Amino acid sequence: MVRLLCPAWLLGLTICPLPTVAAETIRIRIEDLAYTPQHVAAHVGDAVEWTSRDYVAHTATARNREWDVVIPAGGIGRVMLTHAGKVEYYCRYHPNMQGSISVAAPP
Ligand SMILES: [Cu+2]
Repeated sequence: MVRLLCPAWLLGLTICPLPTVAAETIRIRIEDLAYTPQHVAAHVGDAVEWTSRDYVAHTATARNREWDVVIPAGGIGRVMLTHAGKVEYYCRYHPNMQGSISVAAPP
C-alpha cells in the first residue's frame, strides 16, 4: 500500500503545493532466529514491518532505545521511521539476532 506524505499537511493545508513522496513499507522476514534481509535501507517516513515465521516470540529492539517492538510467534511488528541515521537493532530474547536499518532523509 502506498501512502503519500506532504510537508504542507503538517501546516493544516488540504492540498499539497509541494512534491509528494511515496512512503514505503520495508518488509523484513524473521525465520530460524534471523532477520532477512539483515541490513536494509529506508527513508524517514517509511514503515518497517517484521513478519515472523518462527514458533517463538522475538523483538526488534533499537540499540539507541528509539523503539522496542515485540513480534509474537508467527506475527507481525511494525515501526515508523521518524528520523535519519543508522539504527542497529537486536532481539532481547535472542541477542545473537541482529540487524540494521540505514535511514536517509526523505527523498
Ligand atoms: Cu528472538
